[in-house]
Amino acid sequence: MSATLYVIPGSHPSMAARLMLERKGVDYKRRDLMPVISKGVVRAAGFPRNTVPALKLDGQKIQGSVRIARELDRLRPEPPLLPGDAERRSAVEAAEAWGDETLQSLTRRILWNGIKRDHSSIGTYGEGAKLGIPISVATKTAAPIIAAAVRFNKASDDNVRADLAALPGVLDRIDDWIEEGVLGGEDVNAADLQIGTSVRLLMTMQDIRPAIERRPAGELAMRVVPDFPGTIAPVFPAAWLEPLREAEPATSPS
Ligand SMILES: N[C@@H](CCC(=O)N[C@@H](CS)C(=O)NCC(=O)O)C(=O)O
Repeated sequence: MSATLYVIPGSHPSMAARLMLERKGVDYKRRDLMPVISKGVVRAAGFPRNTVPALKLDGQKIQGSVRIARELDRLRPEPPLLPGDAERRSAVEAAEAWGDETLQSLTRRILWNGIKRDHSSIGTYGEGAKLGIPISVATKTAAPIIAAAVRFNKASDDNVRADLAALPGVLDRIDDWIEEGVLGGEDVNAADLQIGTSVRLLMTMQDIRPAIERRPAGELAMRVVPDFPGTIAPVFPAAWLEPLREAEPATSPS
């Protein structure tokens, strides 16, 4: 199989696609792209839409983390990314769809609002990436990219304050799926990869990590992606974080 995966460093669905290829044992070339600029590169490479992850596999163009998961399962069934049992499979697909449509966007909004507050953080997500220019140069010239990404992703202050308030409920939902065995089983499934990569990216933000790391969702994320490059120092107003602090699990059992 000849495979080239187009990614943005720090992109959670890109990380999910990388992990899918690794899990399937498919060797691939990785093309690291700068955010925003990626849109033109991906279109120029012949993909119908402008997002990453985008995969060229033996000449076939597959775009989107869910489609990549399905196509890899079709072409290389072992190890499967979906359970064989129909009922379990549809539960995993529902969790995966929520991860793709809801959790990914919430994560992107919080991330870009955090990067807007500390431009220097953008370079930390490029650790280990080959962008064609030194990370230090990319970081110094990133202001227009950050402004565009905040706009494209609707990462306004109002939206992100609401996202942070909604986060405890989002994490409860993931914890429930883990309890029910939809997520976090012995064999990593497509929804574990879809959701675990978003949660892990949220954990790179120092304001947010304490609200996640001692939850089952945090343990799942660390298991799925032990190392996710990047960090954002505390940047959000304390009032925005109150709902998270109130929902943090106690340090020791009472
Ligand atoms: N739900 C899609 C969304 C992909 C998506 O929106 N990717 C973002 C990166 S996380 C992107 O390509 N953004 C373009 C940009 O940042 O310029 C998937 O899972 O593939």
